[in-house]
Amino acid sequence: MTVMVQPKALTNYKVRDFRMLIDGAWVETDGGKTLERVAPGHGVVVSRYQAGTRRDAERAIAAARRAFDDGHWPRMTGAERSNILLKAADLIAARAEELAHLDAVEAGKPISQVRGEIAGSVDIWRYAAALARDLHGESYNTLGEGTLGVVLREAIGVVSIITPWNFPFLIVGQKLPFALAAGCTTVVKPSELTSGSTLVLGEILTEAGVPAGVANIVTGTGPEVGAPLTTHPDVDMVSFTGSTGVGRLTMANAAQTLKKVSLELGGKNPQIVFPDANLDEFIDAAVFGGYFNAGECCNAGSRLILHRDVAEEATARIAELSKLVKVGDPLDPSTQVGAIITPQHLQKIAGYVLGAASGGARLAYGGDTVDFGLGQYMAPTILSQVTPEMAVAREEVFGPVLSVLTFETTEEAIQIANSIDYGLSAGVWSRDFDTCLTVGRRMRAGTVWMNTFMDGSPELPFGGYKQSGLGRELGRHAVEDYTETKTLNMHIGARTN
Ligand code: TXE
Repeated sequence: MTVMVQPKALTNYKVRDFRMLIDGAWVETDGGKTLERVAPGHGVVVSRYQAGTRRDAERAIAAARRAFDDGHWPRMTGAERSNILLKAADLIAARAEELAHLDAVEAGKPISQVRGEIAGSVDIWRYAAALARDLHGESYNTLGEGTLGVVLREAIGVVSIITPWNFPFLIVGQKLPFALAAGCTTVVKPSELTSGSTLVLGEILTEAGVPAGVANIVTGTGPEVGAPLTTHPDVDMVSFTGSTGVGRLTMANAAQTLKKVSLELGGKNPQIVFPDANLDEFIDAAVFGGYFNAGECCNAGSRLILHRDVAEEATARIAELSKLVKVGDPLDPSTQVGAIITPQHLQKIAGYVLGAASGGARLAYGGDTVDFGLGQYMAPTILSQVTPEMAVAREEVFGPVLSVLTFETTEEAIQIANSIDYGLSAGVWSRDFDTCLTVGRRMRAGTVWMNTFMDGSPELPFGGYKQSGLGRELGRHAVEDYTETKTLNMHIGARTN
C-alpha cells in the first residue's frame, strides 16, 4: 500500500489576487475577466490571475519594443546588467519561502522539492549574471593587411517567453535572465494554471532595478495571449517550453515573420540497464526519475529498458520501493509525490495505464488514483511487459508511471531507445565504462546520464534532439542564443589594387 499523507484543508487561506506587469505598471486586463486557480492538492481557489487579452499582449509587446528601441537596456554595460541580475537573485533568495509556497499550492508540487527548485533558480540567475559580463564576439586580423574583421554579438531584440505549469519558477529562470543578460527586452506569459510565482518575480525584477518595459508579464490563456506573442511582427524571438503540439504551432506562427525560435518540448526518456549495473543505485534513480514532480516532468526517466537477466529482480525491487514513496499533501515537508495538475490530466494518466493493461502490460505496482477527498492524486505506478509499440512506451504520460521493456542485445536496446519521436534525455547503467560510452554516444538525446539520472547544473546545456525541441538552454552559450551576429568588415589603409 502506498504511504499516504492526508492533505490538510486550506482553511483561512488568503486568496491572492494578481495583476499583470506591463510597461512598469501593475495593471488589470482591459477585458475585465479573471482566471481562478484551484489548488490541485487541496481543491479550493488559491489565486486569481488577470485573464489577459490579445490587446494586453499587444500593449506589452509595444512596451518591450519601445524599451528595446530606446536603447537604454541593450546599451548598458554587461556589468550593469549583471549587477541587476545579481540583485534579483538575492531578492529571489530572500522571498524563497513565499515563492516555494505559491508553486506548491498552485501546481501541487511537494514543498520540500520546490524549495530545492527555488534554490536552484537562484544559482541559475547568478550564473546568467556572470555570463552577462562575458558576452563577446570575435576578431580576425588574418584576412590580409588591409582587412580587419570584427564579429559582434548584439541583443536580438524583443523576446516572447512562454512557459508551462510543471516547473513554474525554474523554467522562467532558464530563459529570462539569459535574455536580459544579452540586453533583450521581454514579454513573459506563464501558464494560466500557475502564474503566481512568475508575477512575484515581476515584483522582484522591478525592485532589482529592471527598467519599465524590459520585463513585461501578461497572464491568460495560450490562444488569447500566447498566440499573439508568437505572431506579432514586433517580436524578434520566441522561447517556448511546453507540449510538442503547441511547440509545432509556435514554430509555424513564428515562421510567418521568420522569428528565431527556441523550443523545449516533451520527452519520453529511456534508461538502459545492463546486467553489470549497480542495481541498488539504479533502483533508487528509477524511483526518483519516474516519480519526481509526480512524473510531470519532461526529463522523467519513464522508459526502463532492462536487460532480460535483471529485469525481473529490478522490477520487483522498484515495485517494493514504490510502496514507500509518500504521496499526498504538497505542503507537508515529508511528501515526495504531490498532486496531479488538473482532474482532466489525472484522467489522461489513468487512461494510459488502463490502455497498457488491456494491451497486455502487467501492473507490477500502483495504477490507482488516490482519493483523499481533496484535490487529485495518483499512486506511483510501474508496468512491466510493456512492448515498444504501446502508447505508454512512446507517448509522454506526464504522470508517475514507469514502463518496463526488456532487451537481450546492446543493438536491440539502442534500437528501442531511439525508436520514438522524442530525444530529450536518456540514461545508461553499467559498471563498464566502454558500454556506457558506446551506448551513450549512440543515443539520440540531448543529455545522456551515465550511472546517474536527472542531475544538472547551469553550466551544462539542456535541450532535445528530434521532436523534443530546438536549441539549447543553460550552458556557457545560453546568452548568445538571445543575440544576433553582426560582421564588421573593415578596410584599413590605402588600397593597393
Ligand atoms: O501544455 P501547453 P499543457 C506536455 C505534457 C502535458 C501536455 C499538455 O505531456 O500533458 O504537454 O500540457 C501556452 N499559442 N508538457 O496543455 O498547452 C500555454 O498557455 C501560444 C510538456 O499545459 O503546451 C502555456 O503557457 N501559447 C512540457 C504553454 O503554452 C500557447 C511542459 C504550455 O502549454 C498556445 C508542459 C498557443 N496556441 C506540458 N496554447 C515539458 N516540456 O516539460 C497554449 N499555450
